[in-house]
Amino acid sequence: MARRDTGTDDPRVRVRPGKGSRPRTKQRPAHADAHHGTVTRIDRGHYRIHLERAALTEDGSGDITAMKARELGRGKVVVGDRVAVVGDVSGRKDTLARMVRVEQRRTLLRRSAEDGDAAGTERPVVANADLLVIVTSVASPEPRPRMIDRYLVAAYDAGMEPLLVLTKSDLADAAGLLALYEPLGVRSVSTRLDPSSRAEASRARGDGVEAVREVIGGRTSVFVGHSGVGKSTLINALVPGADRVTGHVNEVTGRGRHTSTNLQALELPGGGWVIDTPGVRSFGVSHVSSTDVLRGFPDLAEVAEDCPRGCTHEQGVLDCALDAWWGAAGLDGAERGLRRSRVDSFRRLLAPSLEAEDPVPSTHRKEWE
Ligand SMILES: Nc1nc2c(ncn2[C@@H]2O[C@H](COP(=O)(O)OP(=O)(O)O)[C@@H](O)[C@H]2O)c(=O)[nH]1
Ligand SMILES: [Mg+2]
Ligand SMILES: [Zn+2]
Repeated sequence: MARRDTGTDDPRVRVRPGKGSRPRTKQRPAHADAHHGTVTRIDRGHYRIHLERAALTEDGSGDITAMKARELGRGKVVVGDRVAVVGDVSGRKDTLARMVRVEQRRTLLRRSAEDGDAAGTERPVVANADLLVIVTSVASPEPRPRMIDRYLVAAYDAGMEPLLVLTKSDLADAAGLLALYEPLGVRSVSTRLDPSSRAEASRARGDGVEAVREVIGGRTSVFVGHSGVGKSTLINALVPGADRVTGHVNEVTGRGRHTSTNLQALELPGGGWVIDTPGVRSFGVSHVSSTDVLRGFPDLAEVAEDCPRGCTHEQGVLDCALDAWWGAAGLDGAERGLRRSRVDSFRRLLAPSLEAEDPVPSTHRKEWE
């Protein structure tokens, strides 16, 4: 490294300024006059943005549409990103502002592609969200603990807090699932909404809605879970006028889902945002390192403290404490089964190649790209 201090007072020795302090004449001015907002929806290169100062728009809603300025490069902008925009921010029909900057992300939910050419590629999904609301129905469709585990891993990796919402508790008992996840420190709520009621008010009063509202109020939450578990129904109960399309959808074609096919941030009355997601059948976490995967399994993390140094915890490695744990003498059958399924679930996430159980139909995959 060149030393810039010549150690002399001789005026003939010129100390040139370092690169960092050279005036950046080539760079554009930093758009000091830009306005700030949050991306709420993305539709084929058009970014819907909610401005911090809603009064800037003609109708006072704060909602405008923008395009990415070329200077932003190819980096992906996602829902939840805080951005700076210049140009026409009137929000009038057919006007487009220019997005010139993306602020540093506080949290980032990511998923990785699991099949096809892009397998293993990591994709940003939502930025700056606080909560990952993992929605699982207790019946119809059947709950899948492995899916929950995967979402927990994704939440911790993203820097988000998980909230488990067990829907359709009118159809089956939620106690079993609650007993599985509550000891892990995962906050959970069970809900039952009356899907037959067309009246928004009566759905909004369904059991558990208030409890969910209490947790998500004032924060930004991403609702994830299989198609059909009741995400949109719940969001409609939480956000009056959200008007998310609900009901049976064709798993293969994804038809009949219109507004549900895109990620969209909706403002909560009283503050906060909820982001509905299309019902993906899988949510890859192969981008998460094994240490970070373990954070999604706090019960196992404790056990793994007894592993030999550098243990990968994979199936078949020598002396992994996880094997001793589920194989311990004196366990009754149920307890052993439970421990074994926890270890299996964890190991599946370590070895994504074994995860073919839930391929994402290509029509669904597109919605997330
Ligand atoms: N029995 C019962 N059905 C529900 C409940 N919540 C939602 N549903 C129904 O489940 C189906 C799927 O709901 P939807 O909100 O579209 O699920 P999404 O795909 O996760 O957005 C719809 O027919 C809803 O009416 C509930 O609490 N109990
Ligand atoms: Mg939906
Ligand atoms: Zn181990």
